[in-house]
Amino acid sequence: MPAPRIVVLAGGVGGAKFVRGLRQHCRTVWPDGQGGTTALITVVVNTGDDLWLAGLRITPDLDSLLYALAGVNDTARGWGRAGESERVSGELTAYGVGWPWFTLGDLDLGTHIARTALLKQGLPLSAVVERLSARWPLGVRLVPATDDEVETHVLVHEDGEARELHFEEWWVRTRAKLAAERFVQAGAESAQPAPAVAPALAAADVVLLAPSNPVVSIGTILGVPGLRDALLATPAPIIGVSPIIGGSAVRGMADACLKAIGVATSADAVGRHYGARSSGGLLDGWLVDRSDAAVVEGLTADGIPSRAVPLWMHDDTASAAIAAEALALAER
Ligand code: FO1
Repeated sequence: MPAPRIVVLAGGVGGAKFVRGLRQHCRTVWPDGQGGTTALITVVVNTGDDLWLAGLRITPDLDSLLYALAGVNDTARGWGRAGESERVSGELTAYGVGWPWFTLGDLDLGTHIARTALLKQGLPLSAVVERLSARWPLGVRLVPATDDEVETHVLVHEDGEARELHFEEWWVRTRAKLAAERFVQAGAESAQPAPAVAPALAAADVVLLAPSNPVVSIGTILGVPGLRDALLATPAPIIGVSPIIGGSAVRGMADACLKAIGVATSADAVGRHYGARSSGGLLDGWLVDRSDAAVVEGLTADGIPSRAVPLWMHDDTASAAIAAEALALAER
């Protein structure tokens, strides 16, 4: 069978692990002789975490994928560069520039300075991502969900007053401790998907929703006007991977976010939140962890063909096995 063209919708840390596994699986099954995996895999990445800080444009989820696929990421922290230092960050803090609690490492700053310089030259974000990606043989194409600035803000109450925080302030400064009352996508009304998104979805053989945060990663990708329609227009099966295992979010943030939209923290609830494509939702299939096997029958009966497989992404091989299961479910 010829190598399938795959589009993945993904956020940062969970998305990066999943895409590394998918890349490994594709390299195994369809060795590079057939145009290589770059032609195979397009990742549509969440840009809702993006922000201007210290005069630089920061794009956290794109950087998580870039660094993880390049093999230069800090695997312990889950974000930023391996072998990082923080000399410049100390200077910024001394000058009171930026956020003292949001560390911009020296190597990481190299990326932000390069990105900002290219943006200032007039390149759209998609072109900037292409330029930064060209430095390493990533084996996949990274595409921002949109080239427009659409930032996720969180409505909270702090010290008795209503406030709208940038997502990164909510997540990093408050550690999501302030109840998120609502998420808004500032700037969405005048945004559109990046140019490569709709063509990639139209040409796809399979579309995968990575096990990323359903609200502030997958949800914010789908919140870009026109993106959900472009997704649902694809002839390809859309298969999702649950970010929730055994009733708890793999990384703390998901349940704080799901609460804000009134969705329970469970593989069943998130699957139903995405919905069955046959009744207007997104999913042609849904992977849940073995510990959630009990929900498979009900979901399948309700139009979401599901399968229980090991979903812990311990390493690339585990992630590759998950990717293989997702592609197999798409086959069905
Ligand atoms: N996460 C933290 O917990 N602390 C930080 O100081 C921090 C700095 C940072 C700088 C650049 C960047 O791209 C990401 C950074 N992150 C930090 C991670 C960030 O919050 C996450 O990558 C996502 O936005 C949420 O998954």
